[in-house]
Amino acid sequence: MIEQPGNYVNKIVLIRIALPYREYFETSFGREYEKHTYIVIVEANGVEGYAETAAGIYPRYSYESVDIDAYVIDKYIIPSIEKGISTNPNEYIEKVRWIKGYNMAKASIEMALWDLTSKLMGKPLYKVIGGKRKYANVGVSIGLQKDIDTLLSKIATYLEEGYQRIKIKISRGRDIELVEAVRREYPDIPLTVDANGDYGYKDLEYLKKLDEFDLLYIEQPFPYWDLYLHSKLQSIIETKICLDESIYNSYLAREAIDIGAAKVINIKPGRVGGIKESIEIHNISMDKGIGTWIGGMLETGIGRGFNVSLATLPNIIYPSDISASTRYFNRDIVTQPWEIDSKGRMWVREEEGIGVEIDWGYLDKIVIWKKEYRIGSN
Ligand code: OSB
Ligand code: MG
Repeated sequence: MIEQPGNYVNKIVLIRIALPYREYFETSFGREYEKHTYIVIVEANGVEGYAETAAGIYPRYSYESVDIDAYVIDKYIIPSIEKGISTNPNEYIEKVRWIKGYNMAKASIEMALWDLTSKLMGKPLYKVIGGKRKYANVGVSIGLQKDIDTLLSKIATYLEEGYQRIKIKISRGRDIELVEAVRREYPDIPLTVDANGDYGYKDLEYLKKLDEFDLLYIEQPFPYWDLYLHSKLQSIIETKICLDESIYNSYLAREAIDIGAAKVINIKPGRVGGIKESIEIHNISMDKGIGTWIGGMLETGIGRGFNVSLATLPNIIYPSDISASTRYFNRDIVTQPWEIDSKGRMWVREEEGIGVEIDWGYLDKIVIWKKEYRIGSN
């Protein structure tokens, strides 16, 4: 699937940026006002592949953050590959496998290698990975709002724009009343909730109330390290449980499905270590009859290119958390912002790789720092 012998990486560049969100995004773990990430550029034969880290400014979603990831790359990843690597992402994965954890740091380079490899093959990424559609079906993830009226008016706008599914963030103390209000106004829309792990053992009975609202699924009610509690809840409620944070590799996907802790899986390439592991989780889920979708980390237009490509895989049967560039930013860092059509579809690009060009003029304005590594003896 990915062979182009003779291509070796010459250079890896990290460009740390902060990009203001149009409005803050609030989850059970806090509020964020700016997208913090670093862009990765890998270069071979004069061709560049791009990606970004999914980690946020603080280690709230997981133990990774942008600065921790940059440190892991500098101290452990670069020394593992600096003698030389080919552009094959699978070879890279083997070289950094000894490093425990830090999937987002590892994934940021793996993904840039997939963009680069696809470009060297002269194909769009979605074709290289076996995508079956030319578009992603998309839904929108709405953060916690200051009040219910604001939430309802946001939902109205997003439905008008065509989003196929609404996901609302919930947290302990801000849950049933939100879902009730949304269902009163919109009895039939595809609706989900995401708790980002805010609940615990004592909430098991309480969460059964969510069965009244005909949700597509409930996303990550309990902390990421607790598969058992998810299986326990799944055994007492009708609504499907979808796991996000808990599934950070394909082994956990298999186990969560086998013990009945998940009936849906949210796949985020950063969280699981990259494109290869995302495809593995997708395939395992498909074999076991479990539906999947692609999650989002409020990515820039670069990260979105990977999410849209992955969302074309055959077992992505739920709408993915992929929104138009304008939903996140006043100005994206790519020359062609991502858009959705009136049916809530985001079309892949037919250009090579993820099909994204960086808007260098704008990127230069939001750079915090930049670091360049020479790879191999070139
Ligand atoms: O849990 O899915 C999540 C954003 C940051 C961290 C965690 C999550 C999210 C989202 C946003 O829900 C989805 C998007 O990128 O639109
Ligand atoms: Mg989630």
